[in-house]
Amino acid sequence: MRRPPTFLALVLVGLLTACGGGEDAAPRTTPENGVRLGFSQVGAESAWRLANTQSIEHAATNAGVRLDLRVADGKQENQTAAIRDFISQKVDIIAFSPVVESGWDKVLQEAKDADIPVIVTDRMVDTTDTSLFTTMLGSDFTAEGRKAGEWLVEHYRDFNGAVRIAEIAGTTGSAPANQRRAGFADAIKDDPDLQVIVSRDGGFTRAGGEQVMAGFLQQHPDIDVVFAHNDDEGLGAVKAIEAVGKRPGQDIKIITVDASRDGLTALAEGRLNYVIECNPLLGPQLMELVGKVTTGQTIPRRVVVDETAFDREAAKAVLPNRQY
Ligand code: GYE
Repeated sequence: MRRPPTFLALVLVGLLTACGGGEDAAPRTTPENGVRLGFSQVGAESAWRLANTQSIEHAATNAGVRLDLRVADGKQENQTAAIRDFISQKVDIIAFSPVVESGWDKVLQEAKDADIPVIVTDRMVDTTDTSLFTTMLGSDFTAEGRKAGEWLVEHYRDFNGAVRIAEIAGTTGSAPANQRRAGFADAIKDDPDLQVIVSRDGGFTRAGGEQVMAGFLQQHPDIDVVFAHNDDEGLGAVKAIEAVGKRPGQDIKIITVDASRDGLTALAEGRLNYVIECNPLLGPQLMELVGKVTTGQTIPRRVVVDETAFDREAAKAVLPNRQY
């Protein structure tokens, strides 16, 4: 099991950042009052996102990084404007979690022209020129989708007949929606009984999940399984299923991604069936990368977060210490 970073670890990251402690290159910048980091966040759509924002804020404080945080309300144009503002303010480094994958080349080129390094966190960008960002820190969403599909294949191994799957997808065009869908589809493709009969965008929110699921149930009262791209959508689906007098987790199986406290609680209660972990606590790793990039050290192009998956018993075991 991954452990949360200790206070000591956070202090060490802070010291490293402050001392610039690298063997390699000369410092790129030598800010007197700490590195200035401009961070553009997606929004506040889910428990995952709130935990992610908090983790970044805490880690910045602990590392002595001066954070300018902008929250984009799920709109790409707000993120583009925030990045332009960071450039005009000449921050030392920019990080952002792109709401959708494509459409970033121009603004990233502007950051590059201004000689401001950019770290992509959480969600990947689809750029034609990979020199436009220094590294990508985040989860492997394809692997998460695959874990969901593999559980389903295993769960219905001895079942004969069609299994009707409804997918409540994440934000259209976002990396987690695209890649979770792809990983899931890949994992179930050799089992013709497992059929995705309907898929719709639930916006990664509870209200979105509830609304989409209510619509699905009207059109397809015979759904067997829901694959929701995050816990919030899955918890919204639970409400919609209960509203038509069915039992979530029993009459309709539900798989979700994130493993937030609310998600794991519903899993422990038997209203969700399987939950894939997606870790939002990226703050300490991000500050470590910020420290390294701003002191000219070499960093890997891709940093993947360690993650697991939970069934009911595993959820009960970790819940008392769950941080998000
Ligand atoms: O799964 C969802 C959030 O990008 C990994 O965005 C993130 C996703 C996460 O809204 O809950």
